[in-house]
Amino acid sequence: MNKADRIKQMKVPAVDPALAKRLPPGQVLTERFPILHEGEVPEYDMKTWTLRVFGEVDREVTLSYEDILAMPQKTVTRDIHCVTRWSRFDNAFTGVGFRDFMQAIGVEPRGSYVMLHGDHDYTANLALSDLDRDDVLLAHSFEGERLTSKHGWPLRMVVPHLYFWKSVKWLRGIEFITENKPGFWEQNGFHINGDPFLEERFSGEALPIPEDEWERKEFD
Ligand SMILES: Nc1nc2c(c(=O)[nH]1)N[C@H]1C(S)=C(S)[C@@H](COP(=O)(O)O)O[C@H]1N2
Ligand SMILES: [Mo]
Repeated sequence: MNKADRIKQMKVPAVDPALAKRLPPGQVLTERFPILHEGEVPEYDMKTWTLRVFGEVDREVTLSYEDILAMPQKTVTRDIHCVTRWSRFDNAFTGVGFRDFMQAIGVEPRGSYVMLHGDHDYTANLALSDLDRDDVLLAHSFEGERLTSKHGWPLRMVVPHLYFWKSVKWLRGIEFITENKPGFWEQNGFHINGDPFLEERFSGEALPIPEDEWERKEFD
């Protein structure tokens, strides 16, 4: 074998079959936890912090942080996949399961879509069926510690089966809507749905996201 052939061979990564099943197409595995968001990290007075449930519902509710901590708590360990191409395996988030949350508040949604609202003015749209799953959480903790401010404390959504931009940090509102409409990134060239295994990254023409985009980001 000549040198060129050897180098070509070296460039082909040994693919662990377990990893190939878990890693969606076009993703790169990282062990660090990148921090990605638009704008400033919000600061809160937890005495005045609220989470609003509103829109197409039989009854709107406004919850305090204590209300949320009093709901049944659980830990879910899942892989997460960011559209900028990093994936991270086995992330343990703790909080209130979305289904338990809906049961606790007893609100009947009329719409089958949801617009999540996070500070500052961040939104992400989802089908209610994408939230109505056992592994979707309103999370306050990561790996047994409360979330850092940069990762979304006091409360973030965790929707592990969709690209991570849907996992709204600094969650302040859950708005039920009857017709699906694009949130912040969905209005800015990203896919309305965002399934990483279907590689639903972009809405129209491919946006150029270099493979090393996330390596320039901040990490925790
Ligand atoms: N409120 C808010 N939530 C947000 C964002 C944001 O800009 N604002 N960015 C999203 C994007 S694009 C990603 S990839 C994840 C990143 O979460 P992390 O910083 O904890 O890795 O948060 C999502 N949630
Ligand atoms: Mo992202």
